[in-house]
Amino acid sequence: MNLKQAIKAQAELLGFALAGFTTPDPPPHFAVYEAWLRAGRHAEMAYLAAPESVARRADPRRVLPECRSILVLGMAYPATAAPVPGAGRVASYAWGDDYHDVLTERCQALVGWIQAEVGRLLPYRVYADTGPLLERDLAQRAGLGWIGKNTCLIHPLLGSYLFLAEALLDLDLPPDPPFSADRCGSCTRCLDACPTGCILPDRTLDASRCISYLTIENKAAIPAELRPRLEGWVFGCDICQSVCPWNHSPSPAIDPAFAPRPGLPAPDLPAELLLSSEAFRTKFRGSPVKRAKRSGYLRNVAAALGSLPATPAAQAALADTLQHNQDPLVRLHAAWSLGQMGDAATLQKAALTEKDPAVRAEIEQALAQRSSTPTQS
Ligand code: B12
Ligand code: SF4
Ligand code: SF4
Repeated sequence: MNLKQAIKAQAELLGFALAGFTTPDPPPHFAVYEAWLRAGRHAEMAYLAAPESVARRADPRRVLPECRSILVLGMAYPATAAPVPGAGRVASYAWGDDYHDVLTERCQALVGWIQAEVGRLLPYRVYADTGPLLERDLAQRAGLGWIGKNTCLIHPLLGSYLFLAEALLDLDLPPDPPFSADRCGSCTRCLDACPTGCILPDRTLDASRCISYLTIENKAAIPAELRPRLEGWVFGCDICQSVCPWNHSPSPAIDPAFAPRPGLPAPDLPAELLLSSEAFRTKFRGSPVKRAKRSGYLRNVAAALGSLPATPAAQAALADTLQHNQDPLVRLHAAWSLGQMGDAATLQKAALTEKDPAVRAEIEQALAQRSSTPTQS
């Protein structure tokens, strides 16, 4: 076994389903990234457009000048679950432990093994969604799969429920051939299924309309016109992957670190809405969900309730939130959802005491929409 084969075998032992090598040359579709930024598709993710971060994405040698090979790794995570009527939905990548931690640790272990194997300390960098690299582009060039119309890297046997990680190494290893085929063909299932129509024709997406962005990265209110399209998602979204025919073969082996935590994948939304700060911290310690912080998560839960059919438990939890939650962002979304449920009495009561101007405006709008909606007899 040569060194390259031995590294791949060790990667497999560490739980990586895929491993491929590429050069540190500029990624082939950097121009696609630049055009995406120019069009403002990155929304409020300013870190993606910072000049130094863009320059590094354009040239991995700016990340590590000694880099001579990039090892790109893929680790499988669970396929999403079918929706449970009335319950919320959490994207399957976030059911278990935080993949940034899991993959970084395994990658470090792999580099430790490589150093022992070559008998010297190597200059290196490891990243798992933690650094300025165009990870999908590098993965395609390392032969791991193709970029689907849903923008995800897809492997012909393992599908797209894959995390990516990289090790930049001061080692001269022959690159693997790129995955040059496009297996999407004439399929358009992901484009047809995306609830917000945010997938663009050039295999990129408009993040400002993507439910994944709106429920994870976005710190502000979810745009009112997109709230009805949440379909119960409270953290991330899996729709464009769940409809993909390449995700319909049997699931590969999944690391136990990514098994669903209690209460996931279909959280009981009225109960979630009443999570205290302490309960949120305990429940999502070491989980990707903590990225939204309690404020963002409860905002999502409040809005998602209005995207689902009304129930007495939902209405009661929303009413309690509108009266008592300290965070105006959460109250605003609770007011919107109560409007969707036609609960004028609760909104009118809240209007008597609500001090925040944005929440007051949301309450007034919900009441106005209700009075202008013709009642059915
Ligand atoms: C910003 C970001 C997001 C944003 C924007 C996503 C997007 N599609 O642009 C938001 C918050 C919406 C998001 C959502 C998700 N994300 Co995200 N995200 C990232 C991040 C940090 C940067 C992506 C980026 O630069 N986007 C800008 C666009 C222009 O770049 P790109 O999508 O990488 O596309 C490149 C190539 O596809 C290529 N390309 C374009 N056209 C063509 C055509 C051909 C023929 C070829 C070959 C290539 C090609 O050009 C682009 C530039 O190189 C990466 C980590 C990283 N550093 O790369 C993770 C990453 C892409 N995300 C990941 C995941 C898991 C998700 C979610 C599934 C989570 C969820 N369930 O909610 C969703 C998937 C939504 C989707 N359909 O993309 C994984 C994807 C793994 C995979 N199998 O593809 C990554 C790689 C993180 C990781 N290390 O595992 N994400
Ligand atoms: S993650 Fe959801 S909202 Fe975003 S592109 Fe895919 S289907 Fe559309
Ligand atoms: S759903 Fe169809 S078009 Fe979309 S990524 Fe999968 S194969 Fe490609």
